[in-house]
Amino acid sequence: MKTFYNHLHAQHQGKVEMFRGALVPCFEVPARADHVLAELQRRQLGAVLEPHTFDEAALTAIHSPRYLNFLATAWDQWVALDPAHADKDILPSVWPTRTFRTDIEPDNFAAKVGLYSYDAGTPFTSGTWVAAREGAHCALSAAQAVLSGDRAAFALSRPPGHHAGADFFGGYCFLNNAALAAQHLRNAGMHKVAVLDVDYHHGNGTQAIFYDRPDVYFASIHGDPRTEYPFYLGHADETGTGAGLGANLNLPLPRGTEYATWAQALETALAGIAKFGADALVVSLGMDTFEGDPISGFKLTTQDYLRLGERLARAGLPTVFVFEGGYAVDAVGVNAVNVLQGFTSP
Ligand code: OKP
Ligand code: ZN
Repeated sequence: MKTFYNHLHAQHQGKVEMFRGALVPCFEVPARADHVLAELQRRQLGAVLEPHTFDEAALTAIHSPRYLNFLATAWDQWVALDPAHADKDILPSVWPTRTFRTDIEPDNFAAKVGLYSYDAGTPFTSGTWVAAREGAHCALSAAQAVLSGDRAAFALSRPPGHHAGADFFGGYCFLNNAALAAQHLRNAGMHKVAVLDVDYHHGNGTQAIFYDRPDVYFASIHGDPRTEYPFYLGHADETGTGAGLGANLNLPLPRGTEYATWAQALETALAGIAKFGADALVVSLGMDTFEGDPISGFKLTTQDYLRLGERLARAGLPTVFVFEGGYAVDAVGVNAVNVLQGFTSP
C-alpha cells in the first residue's frame, strides 16, 4: 500500500491549547506522524511518496473560498497587527453563537478567527496553512492512487481533518482531508462513496459537509457526544436531511467500550455501507480509540487494530485511509500500521 506523506506537516506545531481553564501543551504534535512513518518504514509496508499538487478547485470542492482565503492569509494578518505576534500562536476567543450574524466577515482579526472556528483548543501557527494544504494534497493523492487502480492507499496527513467544516476549523483540524478525498473520488466518476470514521471523536465536519447529499454516505463510531467532544453533534438520531436522508449513520458508544462491543458497531456501520452500495470507501483513521489514549475513553488494544484492518479489507472496496487522531504518541505508529497491515496481509 502506498503512503502519501509530506515533511511540511511539522510546520504545524501548536504551542498550547485551552484545556480545563488552563493553557496546556498541545496533544496534537508532529511526533505523531513521525512515529507512524518510522513504523511504516520498519515494516516495509509500501512506498512512501510525496503528494502531488492540486489546484484550488480541489479544495473549493469542499471548502468555501472566503474560508480558504482566511486560512491562507491569517498568519500574515496576525503578525501585521504586532510584530511580537510572530512568537505567539493564534487562539480563538470569541464566537458568533445563536442569534449572531455570520454572513459579514468582520474587519477585526480576533472576530474573523472566531467566525471561522468553534473551539479554543486549535491553535493556528505560522506553518498551519502550509501543513494543512500539504496534508490535504496527501489525501487527494491517496484518492488518486485508488482511482488509478490501487486497492488501497494511505494519507499520512497532519493536522487531522474530520472536525473541519466547509468554513470552520476546530478540534485540531483545518481542512477536511477525508471529505476532500471522498469528493475527489466522486468527481472522477465513482458514483457512491462511503466515509467510515473510526476516530474516537465524532467527525462533525465530515457529517455536516455531506449531510444533505445522497451520493456520500457517512458512518461514524465514536464516544457519545453527551459526554465526549465535540458534544454538539454525533447523536444516533442524525440520519441525514433532504436528499441525504438515510445516508448518515451515527453509532455513539459509552466511555470504557472495549473491542467486542466496538466491533459490533463496526458490523452495523459496514452493513449500512454495503446496503448503500458504495463504490469506494474513505476511512477516517483515528487511533485515539486506543486504551492508552490520554484524551479519549475507549479500550481498544494494539492487537485489535490488526483485526480492524482485516475486517475493513473484507468489505471488499477500494479504500483510502486518512490519518486522523491518536495521542498516545509512543503507540500511535504501531497501532496505525497494524490497521494497514491487517488490511493488506491478514
Ligand atoms: C481531534 B481528533 C482535550 C479536550 C478535547 C479536542 C479534541 C480534538 C480531537 N484537550 N480537545 O478527533 O482526534
Ligand atoms: Zn479524535
